[in-house]
Amino acid sequence: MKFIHTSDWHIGRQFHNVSLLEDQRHVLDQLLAYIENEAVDAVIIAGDIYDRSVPPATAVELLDEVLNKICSDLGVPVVLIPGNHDSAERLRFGSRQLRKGGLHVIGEMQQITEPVVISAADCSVNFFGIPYNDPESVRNHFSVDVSSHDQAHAYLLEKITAAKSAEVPNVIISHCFIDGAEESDSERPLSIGGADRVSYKPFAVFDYVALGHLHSPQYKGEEHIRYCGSLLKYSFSEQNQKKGVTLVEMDTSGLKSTTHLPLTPLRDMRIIEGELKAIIEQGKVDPHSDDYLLIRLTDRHAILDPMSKLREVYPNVLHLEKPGMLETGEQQMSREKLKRGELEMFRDFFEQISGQELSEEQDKAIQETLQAMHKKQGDVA
Ligand SMILES: [Mn+2]
Repeated sequence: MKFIHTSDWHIGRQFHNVSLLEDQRHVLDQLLAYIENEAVDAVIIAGDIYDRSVPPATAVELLDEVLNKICSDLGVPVVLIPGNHDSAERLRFGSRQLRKGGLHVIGEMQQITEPVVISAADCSVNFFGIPYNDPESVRNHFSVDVSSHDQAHAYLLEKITAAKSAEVPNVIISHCFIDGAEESDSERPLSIGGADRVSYKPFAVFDYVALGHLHSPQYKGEEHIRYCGSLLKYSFSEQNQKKGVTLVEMDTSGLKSTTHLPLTPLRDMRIIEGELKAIIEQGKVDPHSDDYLLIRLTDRHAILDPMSKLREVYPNVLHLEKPGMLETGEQQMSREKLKRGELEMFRDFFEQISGQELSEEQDKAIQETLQAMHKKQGDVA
């Protein structure tokens, strides 16, 4: 039995006001190729299918298209759970009918102890899923006294552990934050101040744990308790993460192997640091000039509209930081320094507009103008 574990698709996400739909389609096509070439028996999606509880129509269309290709064209069943970004009520629409077509949406609490059984030639596997929940929803649904994420989680796991089969391997799908695991900037906290962390221990008795929520691929506690990571980088903090999906192999005795299958983005997400001139030169020959970029300018002088200059070579610069300018700004706090700063800024401005330096005469005229302005301001004050 082989299956692919994926999570955190965040379909419909906007990044710095840019739609990532084409980027998502690009990697989802690679996922479809993996499903076909590896001849997997199932696909597991561990939550955060959409980026928002009410996703844009284009996102719904893309998901519909991808699920139809997996379930109908390739004939591979899908088991999915809602994450904290999804609306469980909306995601589970039609789920009792969809089941017949091989699409299993575990979107209701009462389903947690009813596994989806998927049979391959060599073995069958039980897939249990926990729709994303918080302590309040567990408290209300089961009339049980739990106050923290960890208590709610332990309570649910106790129920599911009791429903586990001794005959076939048991997989559990969950969207949660395991204590001590590595986080990224693009995950929305489940609760403030670290109260969202749960222990890995109740998971240990399962043969494989397919997790979602954290965007960096990793395992926590034990090697079979794994986050496959998000489909794409969704923040610049993830620039060095290797995104992909996890191929899991099981037999009647349990877990055999896990393999990271890499996904190559249409446009990568990177941070470039340096002086404007050097970055522009580099951009002219950069084969990946379409990447989504955060640029950190180290220049210490004023630059006129650096964003449009950079976008001539790097069209997808999404964010600009100027740590060099910040220091200069602090140095210029005093009024005297501020006056000199204006002159220097004008010199930079003139040079960038005209392509040449101010002549001595022009420089003098500007100095006089600035002095006159300050004098006037002083008079008023
Ligand atoms: Mn997520």
